[in-house]
Amino acid sequence: MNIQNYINGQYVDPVNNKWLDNYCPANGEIYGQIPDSTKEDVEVAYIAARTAFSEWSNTTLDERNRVLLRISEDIEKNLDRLAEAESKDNGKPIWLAKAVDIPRAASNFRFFANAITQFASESHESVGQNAINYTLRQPIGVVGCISPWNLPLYLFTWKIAPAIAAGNCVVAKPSEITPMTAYLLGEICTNAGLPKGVLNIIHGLGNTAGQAIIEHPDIKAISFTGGTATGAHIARVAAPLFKKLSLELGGKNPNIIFADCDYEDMLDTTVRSSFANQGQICLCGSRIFIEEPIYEKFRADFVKRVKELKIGHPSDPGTKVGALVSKPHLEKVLSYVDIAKEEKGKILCGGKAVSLPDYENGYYMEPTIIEVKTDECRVNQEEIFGPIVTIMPFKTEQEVLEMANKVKYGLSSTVWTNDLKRTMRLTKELQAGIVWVNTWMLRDLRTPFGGVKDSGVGREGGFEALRFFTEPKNICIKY
Ligand code: TXE
Repeated sequence: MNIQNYINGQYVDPVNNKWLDNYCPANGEIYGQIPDSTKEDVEVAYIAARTAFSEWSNTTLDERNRVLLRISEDIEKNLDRLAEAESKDNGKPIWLAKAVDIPRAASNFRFFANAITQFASESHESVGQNAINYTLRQPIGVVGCISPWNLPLYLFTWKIAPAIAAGNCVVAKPSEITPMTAYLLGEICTNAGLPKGVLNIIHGLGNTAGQAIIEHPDIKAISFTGGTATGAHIARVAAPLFKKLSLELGGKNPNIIFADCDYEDMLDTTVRSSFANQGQICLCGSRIFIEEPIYEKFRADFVKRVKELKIGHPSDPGTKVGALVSKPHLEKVLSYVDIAKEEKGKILCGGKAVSLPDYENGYYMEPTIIEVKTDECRVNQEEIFGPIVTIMPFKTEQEVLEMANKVKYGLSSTVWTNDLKRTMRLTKELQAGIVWVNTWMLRDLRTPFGGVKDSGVGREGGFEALRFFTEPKNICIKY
């Protein structure tokens, strides 16, 4: 199946008529083509967005709310079709796409449809100076949204929904590895009555189509989620052009387990936080630290539970671990098993690629647990972004805090304990944008989302996203 760019409310071929292959991770076959777009396509998309801006930025909030709610409803109506497309493109179990990815994409539109009606700005009375200041929060104009392959429609809409709710027009690019649901979103937006040009979707490679978006002089804000190296590159390109940037990058998140935790709840959640979506979530807890008194028990129970996880075709409802997103990514993840062995890590389970009967060319891998002797080894420091976690014991709170913080990333952390004082101490000291206590991946869309250190700059979510996608202007009136 061939997919096309979505520009000015129309599906169109790329200007150069060049195409890229799209692979199905479950069987390794090419099943379609996507535009290999270039600067020319981005320019056409930019002009459509710029043309639509004056009208869209002046639509009433009531009207924007209605349009975004209709998009949300249409995503829900297309749940099965979108979930199938997401699963086929990404390799994730179809039940997961149905339960999480697509419903969340609908929630993103619903949430920001409503959030914009509650968004307010500040005013400051300059007492004794007979003046009043107020802040106008105006849409920026044309903004760029660039998203990755791990949660394709979920993250694509997480950026687009607040951008258009705030009155901007968008040039967006999904990952070239998972373009399908973004393609289908175009039709949904047209049917929901989103005016043409408000959202333009360009498909293609990062270093051509993506690059054209980030270096476009008149696309004044970029919201990006993806790898840390790409984020650093975008920051270098955007800085001299004075663009506003929101970068959501990688993570290497600690999962810290104390002996006083609710053990069964912790165990269930830890299996999920380690291997959900084949471990390809930036929030996965890939470094597991366990307090010494329960280390042996945890190790035995965790290995047993992980060995039971069914690796299978994404469309099989019993599948817990589907296919990894691409062959190069599978190879990268597997290379860390060799690195672990060189570093004298002990592979407690998994570690190998899997050849599924009938799908021998799919990108499957066993969920893998590596016992490490030191937190400083590469498997414990570098983002693997696949079904590999490390485990190691710790003795004291201070020791585990130091290990947790001793990585270049700072996206999320999880702490399992019932000790309130310890919770208060650790949640303050952990270097992360999100700390979960006795849970994981519980999301409230009003909260600020993002990371510290090499995990990014800026926050999205709730009003933070609406602040990002608007430019504040101070008006001072003397009377
Ligand atoms: O991401 P890229 P990749 C991590 C994970 C993974 C690594 C690389 O460790 O192994 O990043 O993954 C677009 N200008 N995460 O290579 O390249 C690209 O087309 C503009 C963590 O797939 O960062 C895609 O749309 N855009 C992460 C998007 O950037 C460019 C999720 C992300 O791709 C560009 C994914 C350029 N020069 C990977 N180059 C998370 N935090 O969730 C690429 N892109």
